[in-house]
Amino acid sequence: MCGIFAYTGEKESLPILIDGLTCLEYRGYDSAGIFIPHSGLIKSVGAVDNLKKKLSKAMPGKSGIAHLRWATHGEPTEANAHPHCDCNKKIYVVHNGIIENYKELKNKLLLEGHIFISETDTEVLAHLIEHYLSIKQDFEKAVISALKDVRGTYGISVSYDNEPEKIIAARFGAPVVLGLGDRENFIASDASPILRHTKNVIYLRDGEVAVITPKTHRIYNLDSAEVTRDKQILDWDADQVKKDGYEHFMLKEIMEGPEVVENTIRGRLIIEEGQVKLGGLEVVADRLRQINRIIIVGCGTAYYAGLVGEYMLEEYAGIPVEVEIGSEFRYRKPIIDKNTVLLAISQSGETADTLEAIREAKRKGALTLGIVNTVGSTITRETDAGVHNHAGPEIGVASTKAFISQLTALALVTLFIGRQRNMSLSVGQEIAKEIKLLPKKIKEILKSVDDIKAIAKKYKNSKDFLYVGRKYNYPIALEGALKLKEVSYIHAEGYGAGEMKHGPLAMIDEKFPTVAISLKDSVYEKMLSNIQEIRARKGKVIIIATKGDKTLTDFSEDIIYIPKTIEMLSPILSIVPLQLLAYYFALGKKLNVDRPRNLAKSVTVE
Ligand code: UD2
Ligand code: GLU
Ligand code: MG
Repeated sequence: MCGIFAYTGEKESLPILIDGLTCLEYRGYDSAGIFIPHSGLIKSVGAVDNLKKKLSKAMPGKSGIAHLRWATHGEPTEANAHPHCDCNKKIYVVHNGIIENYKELKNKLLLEGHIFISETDTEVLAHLIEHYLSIKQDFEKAVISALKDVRGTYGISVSYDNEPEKIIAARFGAPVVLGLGDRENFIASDASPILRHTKNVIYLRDGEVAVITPKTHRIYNLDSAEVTRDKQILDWDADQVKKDGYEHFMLKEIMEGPEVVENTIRGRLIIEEGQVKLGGLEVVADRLRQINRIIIVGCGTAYYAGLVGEYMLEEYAGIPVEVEIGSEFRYRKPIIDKNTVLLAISQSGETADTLEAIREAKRKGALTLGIVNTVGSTITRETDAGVHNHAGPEIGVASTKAFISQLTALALVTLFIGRQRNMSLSVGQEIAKEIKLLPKKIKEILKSVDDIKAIAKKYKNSKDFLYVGRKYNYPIALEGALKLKEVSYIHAEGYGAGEMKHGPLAMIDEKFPTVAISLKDSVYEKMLSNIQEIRARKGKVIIIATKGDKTLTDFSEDIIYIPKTIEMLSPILSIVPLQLLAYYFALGKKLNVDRPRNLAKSVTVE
């Protein structure tokens, strides 16, 4: 993620730009920067506060562009902070995304004599625009020509010292919103910083370029043809801004799934090498080669993520793994030595029981690692190293997007450790390739919202549910049941499907439905037998199935299909419909989905 904000109007731009960045702060904290035509540039490493502290001189001007960086290319230094400029210091660019062919473009520009001062991919855009201006194209044409040369993803804003009133924005794969005010216009990565100024917005689409001045806005496609787009009026209050128009954070956060996976893997996957770049683990890479055991600790949803991690790491990294809940681990006498890794999973990074487990493991000499979403949290600080999820803030008490990003991070860690050991290049490449495809596949699942809603309605009077799955989807049965309990207060139990006949089958009758995760994987046939056993007791079954699987239509009319991926990654897809199902059950009961009774977001007490 990263944050872009731009302004052109009749007011002094500096306070407006600072305020905009503050609103977007959650999107990036590597560096912040602002450019105001004729006044110049200011940049600082770290979050917006550092930039504010650095402001000493006045920066007058009525337009400007601002950026918060989440570095992909080049360290989080001041030189790499945006905005980036051309050789003549006339063109300034802020960018969210990755220019994939930047090396090739940079080499060409270097041969032409351009001088680069950063290691970023973004800087090529400034010099490319400079190049097209030098061959007599006007500002707008030069930006469009530059964009036609690049491959990759971008949300950009460009400011030109010679045309201070004008700002050009463009989008391909990274969000850009225009805000249309009264003699002032805005550009931002999301609507939150715009809404305090105007409720009239236009969401740019991929391949669109917008040109704004204080009183005008025009939109073009990359063929320079003008596009007519109606503005949207957002009637949101401050809280809804953060909900992006969704009724609840939980739904918003489920819907963010594709973006969340994108952000967790951003800049980390090296597909051709079947590898991952995990900056956080590099420092302990040598120690990781020595370890012979991993203990994963987490609470609630994070614990279930750990169970999936166990299967991933044992299958692909060949290391024995145990998973334990924090509150148990800390009070028994765990056997730990210096060849043990304790891997703590926590969204907030503040979970008390997990934290105590880390402290205990450290006392015994173990290497401690974290998978944590909140940068700067206690667990981040106290672990020796780790991986941040970079999923953005999670507000809904019942964890959804954080779970998906925890699973994604675990897949990355599995690649990292696996490739240090016996995992072959081709297996590494296959996993990396499949990870990359996940966002698109989640997007596809999210389209079946209406089917899921209908199922929730159909079963709304059921008082109990059983969730079953096997292997990688056994923990997903547990997590699916937990979601339902948390938000809808309906009794649900998760089981490994093979356990049915050892007890739970006794509960099944026509009033006790089962949710079965039955994908086309190595345990498919076994799952089919388990479903038959349930049906033989008149139990109704809601099935999560692989797209294209026709067999299951004989077993149930309530089937939710998800796309195929490799078995180890299937939980990242199969959990999505279960999260939605829980949400719609709770909605049907008119419950406060985001704030379930008796629960709190981060549990900092024992
Ligand atoms: C870092 C930057 C990221 C971006 C990226 C570019 C931060 C926080 N992250 O991400 O913004 O610039 O580089 O390549 O600035 N850590 C722990 N325990 C945990 C989680 C993390 O000790 O539970 C440590 C980790 O070992 C590392 C640091 O925190 O030293 C940052 O972790 P990360 O996952 O954000 O690291 P990386 O390189 O992906
Ligand atoms: N790829 C650019 C960089 O590394 C932009 C990253 C961002 O989206 O903040 O600077
Ligand atoms: Mg240049």
